[in-house]
Amino acid sequence: MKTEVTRLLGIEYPIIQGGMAWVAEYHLAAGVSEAGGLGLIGAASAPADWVRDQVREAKKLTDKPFGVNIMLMSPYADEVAKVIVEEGVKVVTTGAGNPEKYMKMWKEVGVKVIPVVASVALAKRMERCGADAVVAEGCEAGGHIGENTTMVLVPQIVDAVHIPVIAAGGIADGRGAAAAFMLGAQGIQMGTHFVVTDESIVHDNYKERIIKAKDIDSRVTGRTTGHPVRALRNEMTKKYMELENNGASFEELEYLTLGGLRKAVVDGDVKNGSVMAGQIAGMVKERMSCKELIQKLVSETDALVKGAKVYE
Ligand code: TUI
Repeated sequence: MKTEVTRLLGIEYPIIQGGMAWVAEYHLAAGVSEAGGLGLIGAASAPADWVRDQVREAKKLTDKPFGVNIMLMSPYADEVAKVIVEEGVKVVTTGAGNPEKYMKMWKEVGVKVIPVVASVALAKRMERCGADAVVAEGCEAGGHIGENTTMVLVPQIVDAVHIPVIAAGGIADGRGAAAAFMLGAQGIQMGTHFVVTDESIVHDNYKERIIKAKDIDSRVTGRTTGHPVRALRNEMTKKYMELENNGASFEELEYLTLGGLRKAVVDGDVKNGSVMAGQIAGMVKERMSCKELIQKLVSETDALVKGAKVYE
């Protein structure tokens, strides 16, 4: 499974872990990198010093490459962008915005920059300003999403740019990975399945909610506010959508979700908190270590690409 992405990042398998807010901390990132993929620390809305500590802790657990994901709507994004350089982080991915203003600073010190994009236009713009690759994230993904599905987005971005494309959104096994490669991707990014791995520190209620999820359990809140977010349905999504349908104000809606992800991930309140997960949660039924998950993915994908029958 050597691709342009494994060569670019110096990793064994072209499998990247999503930079999920509250979930993607150093235990998970190091677990994924040790298993041969690329682990990420999700900076989300955390202060720069938290990110710095996380990077230092990850380095104690692994000598392999890992990265940091910067959520560009964070009030701390400017400071976190500098931490990347100061701490010698090898790879940065970005989400929920355009990272152009940091590009020069990162490229000067040789950081590999991989923006997560949800449109062809942003992918082309990122290539022009020096991105090393892009993650094309379809709206099957959990959390903050764009408009297009992975099936539609990936081949259009592959056609539009010359840099490697990593597919994300709706992938949790070898079938999904093989399909992404058929669409022209050189790598995949997965979030939801990594949430339920042994190395993931999220509350057990959160893991159980994903394991028990059915295909139709996913909801998107915030379409009216311009911040669509995918999560598993519960009291929070129900209340949110009722308010949204009744024309509630941005402030009222924000109040409902504020701190919602922390409530679910840390406190285990999966009724009133925000249980962000991708649509593929319905297919995630087994808990395992990062190593077992990556090995399973690699062997399934390998067999499928060679034409073997893997799934009954
Ligand atoms: O960023 C993500 N997923 C996220 S961020 C997040 S934290 C959050 N929580 C609540 C509300 C908002 C954020 C949870 N999940 N994925 C990458 C991604 N980026 N998906 C979509 C985009 C995106 C969307 C619009 C990137 C750029 C963009 O426009 C930028 C521009 O200026 O054109």
